[in-house]
Amino acid sequence: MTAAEDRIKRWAADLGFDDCRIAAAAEAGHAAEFRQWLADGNHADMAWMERTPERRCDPRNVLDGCRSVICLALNYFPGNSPFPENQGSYRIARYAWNDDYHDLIEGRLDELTAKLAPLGGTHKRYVDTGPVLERDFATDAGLGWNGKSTVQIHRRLGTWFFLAEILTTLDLTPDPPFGDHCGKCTRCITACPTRAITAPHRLDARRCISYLTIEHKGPIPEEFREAIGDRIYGCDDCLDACPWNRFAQVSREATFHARTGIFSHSLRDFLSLDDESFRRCFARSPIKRIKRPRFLRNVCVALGNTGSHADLDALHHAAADPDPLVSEHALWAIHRIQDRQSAIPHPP
Ligand code: B12
Ligand code: SF4
Ligand code: SF4
Repeated sequence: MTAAEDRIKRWAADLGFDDCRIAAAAEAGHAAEFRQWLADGNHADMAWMERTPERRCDPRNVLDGCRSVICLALNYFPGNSPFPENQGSYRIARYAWNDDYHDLIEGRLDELTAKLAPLGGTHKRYVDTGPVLERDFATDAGLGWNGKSTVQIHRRLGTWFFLAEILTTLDLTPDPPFGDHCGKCTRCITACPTRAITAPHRLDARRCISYLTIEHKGPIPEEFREAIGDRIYGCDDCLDACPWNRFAQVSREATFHARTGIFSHSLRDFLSLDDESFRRCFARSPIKRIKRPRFLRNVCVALGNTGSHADLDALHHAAADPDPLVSEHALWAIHRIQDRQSAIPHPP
């Protein structure tokens, strides 16, 4: 490692990143698989994924003269659910238990980019929303490897970390890849409630609960509603199943630990949120991004799967909601609960 790479890695560690490694700017190792994935419609209605594949697959098409990709990892593991034993009634993916990660990481990327100034060059930083196949470059850099679940795994952090990167015209020495360490394991594939991992390293977003409860804007297809169970935002099943998570340590960032109140509601409480109280309840949270109708849609599905007679008043109220996304899912939940109740045998 030369002085420049050494300094960059030290700065990244000082800023709180859990790992930093470097990939050469070249076509992504699995660009062909990505194009096939798009051609097969696996991106569902995330049309933005297919807009500029040539940019997503090659950082040189994003930043003129790009030579290197500085890949960064930040641990967000908040530990286990603080939900009191025997009282669990809904699940939220761990990454959304507190503040949105984009703001925190963008701030740190800006600081790291500023530190690069004495080295010269031009730089562009991204976290999540940029046109970069983040996991492919992290794999090339040896940060970790893409598991069969498609989630990137780090030997120390397991799966619970965010990725970010700085594209730069600096000619840095790349780090060697770490290799694939899934072996014969297939636990994530078996654990997936909707069989969304259709083959190792291949995910069909149309079937994925994370997609259906977060990115998907319309009604949730009926065939997946039951399998969604009590999940109201995202899904962690393929991550929970991964044996590499036995090494996971709770994140040093308090901003990712479960915020007070995230699990203190009952599902039917959420149905009384109007736009204003929804925004207040989820201020600075990633959940705010999906807005009230999509969130209430998810809550209705979970109530349809887990609710009881006691939830029917709140659901009838939601069935009169002016937004058809809410009213249709509330009606579905009412029917599901009524069907369940009528299936309970009456005492003789
Ligand atoms: C679109 C998207 C989604 C979609 C689609 C997910 C998917 N698997 O493609 C949905 C909404 C479903 C989703 C869900 C989640 N996401 Co998301 N998502 C993204 C986003 C914006 C793009 C991903 C992408 O390009 N997908 C296209 C596919 C084809 O690419 P890929 O999955 O990386 O797959 C590559 C490899 O599998 C490889 N490959 C193909 N065949 C083969 C064969 C072999 C042998 C090998 C080795 C490799 C290989 O080729 C593919 C192309 O490079 C990224 C951010 C980014 N800009 O990259 C975040 C990102 C991937 N998501 C992230 C997170 C946290 C999640 C969730 C965990 C959230 C949750 N708990 O609900 C779930 C995990 C679900 C899962 N199993 O992937 C993190 C993942 C961090 C990590 N450690 O991996 C990212 C990197 C955001 C970030 N900056 O931190 N996500
Ligand atoms: S996030 Fe959930 S639904 Fe999506 S692939 Fe993983 S286990 Fe399956
Ligand atoms: S559960 Fe097993 S197969 Fe899936 S990503 Fe983890 S190690 Fe790989």
